[in-house]
Amino acid sequence: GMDFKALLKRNWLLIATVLSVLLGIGLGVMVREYVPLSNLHKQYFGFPGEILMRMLKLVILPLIISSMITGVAALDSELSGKIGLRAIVYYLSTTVIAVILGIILVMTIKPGVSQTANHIDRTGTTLNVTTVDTLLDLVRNMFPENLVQACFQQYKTKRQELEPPKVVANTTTIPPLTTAISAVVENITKDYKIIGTYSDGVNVLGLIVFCVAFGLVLGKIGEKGRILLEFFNALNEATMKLVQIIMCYMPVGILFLITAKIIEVEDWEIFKKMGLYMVTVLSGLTIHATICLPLIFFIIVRKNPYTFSLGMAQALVTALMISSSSATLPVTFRCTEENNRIDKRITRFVLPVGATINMDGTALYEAVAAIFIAQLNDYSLDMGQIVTISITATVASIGAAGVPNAGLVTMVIVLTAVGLPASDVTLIVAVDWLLDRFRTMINVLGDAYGAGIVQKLSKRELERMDLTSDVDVANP
Ligand code: DAS
Repeated sequence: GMDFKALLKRNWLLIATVLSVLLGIGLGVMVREYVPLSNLHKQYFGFPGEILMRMLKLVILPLIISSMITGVAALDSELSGKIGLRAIVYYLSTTVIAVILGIILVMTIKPGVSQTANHIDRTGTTLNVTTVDTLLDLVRNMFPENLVQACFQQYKTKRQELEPPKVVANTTTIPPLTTAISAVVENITKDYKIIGTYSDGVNVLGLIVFCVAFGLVLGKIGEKGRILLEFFNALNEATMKLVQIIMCYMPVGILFLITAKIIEVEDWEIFKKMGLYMVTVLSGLTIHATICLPLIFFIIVRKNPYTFSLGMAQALVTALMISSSSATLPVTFRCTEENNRIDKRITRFVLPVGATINMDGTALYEAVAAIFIAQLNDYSLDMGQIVTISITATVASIGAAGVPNAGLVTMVIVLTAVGLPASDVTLIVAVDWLLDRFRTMINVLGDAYGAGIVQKLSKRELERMDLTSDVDVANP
């Protein structure tokens, strides 16, 4: 019937996306080998992908606002409190599990012990970010002083306003690789603004807090509130329709995204040098995604977690290709609601929050990277410092925005907390574009499992609501 057709259509898109990844890799390798390209031509290759990114980012704002407001308004305030609390408990505990897993792996594999930091070129930055700064900024951002500004303002930390970060090269000799790296560091310093959950100039966290409050009071002003609520419901549905259209373009965009990336990467040798470190991060992410999260899901939900993961496939490939939880959010919504049949009252409420603060992959990566850097420096860590790393890695993952390379920037918090030079993020910059993709994929998977688990935990309350209220705002 209808359902089967829809299912086929969804799988067709997934197959097309996976094929386009493979095609993109093939095309990238071929062009790299046989066609000498000027920078201008490289830009042309990246263009279709750029358009995809722009379209995905474009729908984030209406999507977050409409889904948060209608999501909260569809529940009563007591229930949204409960659901919020359940989500937060899930986010924190899975993030801590990821961190511990990362620490165990990096301490057993010891990827940094055979090499030393002295053999690796580095440049320096002076970034003074502390855990307290990050936490304060996080809370500050929850309360934007201007709602309109929150939608586009560039982010600055309080401290950055007081003392703008400066880039200082502290190496005497500057080999070619270092120049490339210092360019990246300069970029990081510029992107320093993304600490504090700003995504591409949108203060997502601030908007979320506002929309939660707004949705709550909207349910309390009676008939008048209903009109606005209907408006936001329509906005949400229309935006999701747009997402559906954008997804049809996705295979094309992704093909060229990956082609352009392969053409652009300059240094493949670095992967050999950093091999063991990458293996450590990737195996941690794999274990978390295939064992830890599924196990928790199975214990609570009692359903096949791998079927659930499979339902998320389109979102996972998207995350892998664009390294941004925020920009993947539209696809995450579609997969959780359409394939995994999670209640819209849950997804609308917990997915935007999850994309912003729940990052298991990033937390795991930060812990591994910090200890890897300690190993490179021959710097032994005591138990207290390891605990500090777990706490700061958790904070850093919460504080990181859902945009590419955000985790690399918040690394600085972890490093400085245990007395390692912040400038040592440069040691891992070169391979971050690849690791970023995989950790973003795990971040998205964690958000999706979270929605499934919170739905199960709230099942009784949701059912009771269905019985008592005749009008279902989220599913009209
Ligand atoms: N790429 C990020 C994300 O969107 C976070 C990170 O850089 O770790 O999830």
